[in-house]
Amino acid sequence: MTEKYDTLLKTKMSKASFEKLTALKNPKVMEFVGFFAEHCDPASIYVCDDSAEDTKYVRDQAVAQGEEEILAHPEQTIHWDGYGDQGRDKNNTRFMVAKENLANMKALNSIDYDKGYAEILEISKGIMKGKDAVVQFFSEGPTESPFTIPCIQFTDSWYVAHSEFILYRSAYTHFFKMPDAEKDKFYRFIHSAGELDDRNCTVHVDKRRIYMDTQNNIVYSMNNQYAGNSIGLKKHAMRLAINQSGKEGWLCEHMFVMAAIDEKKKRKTYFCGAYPSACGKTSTAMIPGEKIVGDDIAYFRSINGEFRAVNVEFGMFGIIKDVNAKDDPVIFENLMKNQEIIFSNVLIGPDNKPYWLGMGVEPPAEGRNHFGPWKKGVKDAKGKEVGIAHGNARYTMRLDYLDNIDKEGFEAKLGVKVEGILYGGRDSDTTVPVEESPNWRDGILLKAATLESETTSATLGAEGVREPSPMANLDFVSYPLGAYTINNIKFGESVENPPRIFSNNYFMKGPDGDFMTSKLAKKAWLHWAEGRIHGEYQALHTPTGMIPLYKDLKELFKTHLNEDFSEETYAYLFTFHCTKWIQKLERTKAFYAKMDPEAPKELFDYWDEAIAKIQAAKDKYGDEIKPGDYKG
Ligand code: SPV
Ligand code: MN
Repeated sequence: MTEKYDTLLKTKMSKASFEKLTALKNPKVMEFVGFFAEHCDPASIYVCDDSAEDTKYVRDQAVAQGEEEILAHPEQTIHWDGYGDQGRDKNNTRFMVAKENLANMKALNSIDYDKGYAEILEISKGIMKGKDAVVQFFSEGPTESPFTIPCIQFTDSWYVAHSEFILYRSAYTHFFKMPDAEKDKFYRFIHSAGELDDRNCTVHVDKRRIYMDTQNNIVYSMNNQYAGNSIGLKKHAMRLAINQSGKEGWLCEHMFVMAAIDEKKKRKTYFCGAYPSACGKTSTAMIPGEKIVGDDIAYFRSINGEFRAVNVEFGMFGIIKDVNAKDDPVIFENLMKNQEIIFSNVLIGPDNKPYWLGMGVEPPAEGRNHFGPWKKGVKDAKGKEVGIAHGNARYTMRLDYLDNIDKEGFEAKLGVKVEGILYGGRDSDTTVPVEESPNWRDGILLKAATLESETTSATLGAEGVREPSPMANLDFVSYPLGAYTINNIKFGESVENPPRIFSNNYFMKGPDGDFMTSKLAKKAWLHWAEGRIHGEYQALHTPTGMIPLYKDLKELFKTHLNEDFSEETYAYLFTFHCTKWIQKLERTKAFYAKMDPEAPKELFDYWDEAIAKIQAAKDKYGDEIKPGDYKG
C-alpha cells in the first residue's frame, strides 16, 4: 500500500527529497503526497525538512520562478496577487458536507460532499503540469506541545511556501518523532496557484475554489495566490481547528495574544483580543510599552485547570495600510530594515522600494503595483481609478524581529495563562470604549456574540457595510454558530478562573463626527482592564456591565499618555444608549436566528432578558443614561 506511489514519486523527486519523505515512515503522508503527485502532476516535487538550507532554497525558488522579486533592500521581496485576487474569496470557500448533514450546515457556505469533491478533483487534475511543487511540514502552535497540530502543505506556489516558512514553525522533526498511534493525526493542505500570467499571477480566478473537508482534515485550494486563500496553515487550518475544538471542548479563536505590562508594579498580564478586520486588533496587540505574543490566531486549552493560550503562528501577515512612523513605529521601523519581508500588493517605485497607502511618505507618481505598470490617475477595466496600492496590501514578517515581542510567551510550550479577553467592535454611536462583563457567560453573550463592524478591504466585495461579527470569527466558524457559542461558554466555565471579559470600541464619534480620543487612548482602556483584573479600580454599573470612574481614567490618561482626559469627553463616551443597545441585541438575535435556525433557545432567552433589563432602565432613567446614574 505505502509503496503504491513510490515509482511515480521517484520520477518526480530527487533522491534526497524521496528519502526525506520515506524517512518519516508515515503511510498517510506517502498516500497524500503520492495521490496529488499523480493527480496534479507537477514536473517535480521538492520535500523540505527544518533545515536553514531548505528555508533558503524555498525563498530562492520564489524569486527564481518569478513569484517574488528582490527589492532595494535585498532581503526584502515583493509578490503580487492578481488584480481580482486581493482578498479572501468567501463565495468560493465552501465546506464539503455529507448530504444528510447539509440541512443543519446551511448557514455555512457548504456544498454536497460528493459534488464538491468531484468538482475540485476536476479543477485540480493536471493543474501543476510543468510546474515545480514543494512539500513542507509545519506545526500550528509550538511543536511537541499539548497545543500542537501538525500540518503538511503541498503547493506549486513558492511564494506560498516562502510565506509559510516565515509564518509557521517548521515541523519535519516533529513528524519524524510522531509515535505510531499519532501518525495519522495531521491536517493536509493541497494548493495550486494554477496557470500563471506574464506577471506570475493566477489566470483562472473564475475557477478559484477553496473546499474544506472537516471530516478528514484536508483542504483543497485551487487557482489563487492571495495568502488568505492559499496558505493552508492560516485560515484553512483555523476552520479545521475550530471544528475539531468544537468536538473536543477547547477553543480556536481569531485573536491576538499580548502581555500588558505594568512596569511600576512589576506585573505582566496576558490578554487575548478579537476584533473584526480593521477594528484595531493589530494596533492593540502592538500598543507601545506592552508586549506581543501573536496577532491573529490563538488556541485556548485548559491545562491543569488553567485557561491557557498559544499564538498558533510564528510570523505576521499584517495589513500595511496606515503603517507609518507615527502610528505604528515598531512595525514601520522593521519594514524599513534590510531583513526578510515579503511585501504584497504595494507599489514598487522606480527606486525599487515599497510604497503604500497611509505610509506617511510621498509616493512616487509611477511604478508597479497589483494592477501592473501604474501611473497616477490610471483606471482599471471598470473605469475605477487605481490607487497607489491595494487597501489589503500586506507584509509577511517573522514576529521575533519585533523588539516588543514577549519571548517567554512566544516560546512557551504550555502557552500563557490568560487573564483578560477583549472583544472590540467598530461603531460610532452605541458601545462605550471599555466595559467589563460581570462574568464569563455575560461576556460571551453580551460582548463577544454582539460584536459588529463595518466591512473592510480585507474581504472581496463592498466596503463600509455594517455587519454582525460574533467573536470576530464568523468567517471561520465551521460548525453551527449556536453550538460554537455554547462551546465558548462551556469552555470558560470549565476552568477555575476564566479570564475577565471586556468590550472595546475605539470608534465612537463625537457630535461633529470626529473620533473623540487619540489613537493611543486604547492604552488607557487596556490599563483600566489590567487594573481591574488585579482588583484596583472601582467601577460603575450599566445595564450591560461595568465601566470606569472618571477619576481613574483621568489618571490613566495622564500616566500612560500624558494627556488630559476631560470629564465632558468621559460623560459623552460612557453614556449608555438604551434604544441603540436594544436595537443591537435585536440585530444579534435576528442574525443568530438567520445563521443557525437550530441555535439553542437559551441564547435567545438570555438576550430577551438583557433587552428587558435595558428597557426597564430606559423607563426609569431615560434613553441616555449618564455614567453613575444607573443603580442596577
Ligand atoms: C483576516 O482577514 O482576518 C486576516 C487576513 O488575518 S487573511 O489571511 O486574509 O485571513
Ligand atoms: Mn485574521
